[in-house]
Amino acid sequence: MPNARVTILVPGRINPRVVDRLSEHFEIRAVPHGKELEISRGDAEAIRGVAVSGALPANWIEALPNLEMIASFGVGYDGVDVAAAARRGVIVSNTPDVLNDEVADTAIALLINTVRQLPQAETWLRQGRWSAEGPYPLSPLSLKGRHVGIQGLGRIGLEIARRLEPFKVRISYHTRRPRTDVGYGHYASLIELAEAVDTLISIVPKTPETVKSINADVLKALGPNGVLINVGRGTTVDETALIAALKDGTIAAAGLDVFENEPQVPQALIDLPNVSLLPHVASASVPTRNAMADLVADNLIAWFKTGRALTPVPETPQKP
Ligand code: A2R
Repeated sequence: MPNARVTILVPGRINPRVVDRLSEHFEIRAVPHGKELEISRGDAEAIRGVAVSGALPANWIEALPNLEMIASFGVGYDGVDVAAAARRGVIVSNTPDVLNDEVADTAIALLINTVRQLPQAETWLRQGRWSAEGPYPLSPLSLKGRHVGIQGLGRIGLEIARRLEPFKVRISYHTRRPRTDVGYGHYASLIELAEAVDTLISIVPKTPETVKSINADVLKALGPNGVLINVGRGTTVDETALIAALKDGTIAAAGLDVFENEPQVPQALIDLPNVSLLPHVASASVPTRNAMADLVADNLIAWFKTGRALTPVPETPQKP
């Protein structure tokens, strides 16, 4: 068995396939996920890798003197203090690409659910209201003829754009740098994009620049026919501004898979009729989560076998 003496720390909950796969190669030390890492100094010295879903703050990284690599579950790794890892020369990996299709599929489903009110229509049927009261009311909105703007045209954003093409909508986007490999219209600022489009899909990472970037001004620019879809990070949207905009008709509707303070969703949002809400399930199918779990395990296996991770994040590059 290779690497038999390498110990991998697993804080809190993670997809069980990660631990199953890692157990074939390493010693596993599972610990509760809290503010502090509560293990002895000697045990901390044995740990050379971490497999984590969610947060890994600086104090955990600093408490592990022989740490070499952190494999984070998910494409977004904002919960891991990558600056602290980089200072220590610790490599961080994430799970890009393997979830692109699932997240893009969910984004399209959420968009259609939001404009056509399909979840509400199904509830109408299930509650016996179709036979008792008649047809579900016509949806005020339609996808037909929309101009969709995408905030973030990276790996997932591009898959969303490609899926939108057969719906015959116009497609534009905002990123900091225009892509040279697409024909969609690029807007240099989010507010300009919001002014141009009537539908905004957000798929950007959580960074100081993106936090609350979809604010009251952007929602006003999106306008009264506007639809906001967020499948990226909840922190990108100023939720208080969004609730106000949905209440007073500043925009028409929103579809959200992510929230500012998960798993807490404001009751004011739940009470609104013009929203479609999902509990952060965009990548949550068994096949896709299995692929993400495999990539977490394969990153650690590759690192301890070859000295190279498969998908390191840009903030902790490997030596060429
Ligand atoms: O800005 P650019 O040219 O680096 O484009 C990236 C864009 N992006 C931004 N766009 C506007 N303002 C910003 N401050 C900003 N920061 C980043 O987001 C790029 O087009 C996109 C990110 O693409 P990827 O790195 O390929 O990420 P991926 O795999 O598409 O996932 C996106 C996010 C994850 O970070 C999770 O938070 C979430 O989706 O699940």
